Amino acid sequence: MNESSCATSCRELNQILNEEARSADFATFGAVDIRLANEEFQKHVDSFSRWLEAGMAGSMSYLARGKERRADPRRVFSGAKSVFCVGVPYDPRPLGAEDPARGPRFARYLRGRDYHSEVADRLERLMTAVNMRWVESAQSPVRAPLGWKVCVDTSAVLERAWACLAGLGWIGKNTLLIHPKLGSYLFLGLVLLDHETGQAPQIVPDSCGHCQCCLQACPGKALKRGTTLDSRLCVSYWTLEYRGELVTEQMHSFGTWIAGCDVCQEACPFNIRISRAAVARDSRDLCPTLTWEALLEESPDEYRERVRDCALDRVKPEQFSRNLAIALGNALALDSSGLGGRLFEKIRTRLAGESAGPARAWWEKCLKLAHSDYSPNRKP
Ligand code: B12
Ligand code: SF4
Ligand code: SF4
Repeated sequence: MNESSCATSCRELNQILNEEARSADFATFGAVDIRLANEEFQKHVDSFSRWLEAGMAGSMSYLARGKERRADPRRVFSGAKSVFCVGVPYDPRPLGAEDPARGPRFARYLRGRDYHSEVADRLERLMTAVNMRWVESAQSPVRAPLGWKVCVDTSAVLERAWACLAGLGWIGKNTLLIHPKLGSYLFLGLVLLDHETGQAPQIVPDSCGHCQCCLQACPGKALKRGTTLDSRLCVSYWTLEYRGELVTEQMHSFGTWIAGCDVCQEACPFNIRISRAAVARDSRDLCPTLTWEALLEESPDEYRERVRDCALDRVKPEQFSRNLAIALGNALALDSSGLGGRLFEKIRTRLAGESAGPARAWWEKCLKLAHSDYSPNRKP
């Protein structure tokens, strides 16, 4: 193929991608060629390497294991020439208690069906439609079908870096990709494609300016200057990724978050503006908000059943029990409304059924805290 017919086919592919993504209702999307992004992407790779060397990945050793692949998407999908990125907004309403000091809280992204499969399925459908048009619209009699690989969080790809280079937004001081109009309550999804699109990196200007709201609000002080997050101080990391026993005093920073944490997004002015209208996805609650009482009574099997098909499914029952005990302990320590008295019997029953494991010490602590509030004659 000569240079001009190559440019024409790149333009054509880019147009098909855009038209199909629009008709498939993706809220934001964009493409970038790996070759043209090389120099800019290298800055992201360097930043990622420095982050790993500083130990900020904590126990997430899979990040270091996949370092080479993250530095070059062609190692994830050989023949990859471009990256098509989408942002899928999720429901920005809080998931959990209205009063964050008292009730259990969950990160918003956990609402509804597991986004990994939901976004990946949508991207596969999109690419099937794109490919059909691509093959059918060929001027010459035969055109090879496109090859692609869909990545949603589970492949060794630097998703934020590519979404940023494809022009979806900038990386905020909370380290999240922020779209100027849609904010950061977005899932990212990528398609590695074996054909160029002719798109050079499009840089969306960093609009954080002098704002420091996320840094100030972060309960674990995990956000550092220079768009850096130290996972070892992040509530989201401890509650979702870390499986062992939690022993440090830092657990007070959990507040009442049981899984994930949205504080650095709640603080962001770019999220305050987003409306419910921005939410296109099905936000049925497969993982409904529960009260302390209901969570205390839930058995491991009931938990497994409740979170089936949800992203929370990755948090195993022992880990959930540990997180629940820490969050409840934090709520009891601050409470002055008799919460401990109301929950004492339920905590005692829970502790009795708890085998030696990461949660037991925390349940003992909850019982002690609740005890001071407990009166055996009170009615539940
Ligand atoms: C590991 C991981 C985590 C870890 C570490 C987070 C972190 N900041 O690195 C933990 C468990 C803490 C985490 C938490 C959350 N995560 Co997470 N996580 C990931 C995962 C799997 C890898 C991220 C990674 O590689 N981190 C290492 C760091 C160094 O890389 P990076 O953040 O991508 O940063 C790159 C660039 O931003 C660049 N960079 C940063 N600053 C600058 C500045 C300049 C000038 C340049 C050139 C480059 C640059 O350097 C890095 C290398 O490219 C991605 C999915 C994926 N495969 O990418 C999801 C992902 C980042 N997570 C996501 C979400 C939703 C969350 C939570 C909001 C969940 C929650 N509510 O609890 C929190 C948010 C915490 C936060 N403030 O980041 C979304 C983010 C969507 C978005 N809008 O950005 C992703 C993309 C998953 C997805 N497909 O939607 N996560
Ligand atoms: S997720 Fe929570 S703990 Fe982690 S950086 Fe954001 S505000 Fe801090
Ligand atoms: S809170 Fe402020 S500094 Fe943090 S990401 Fe949002 S705009 Fe940027």
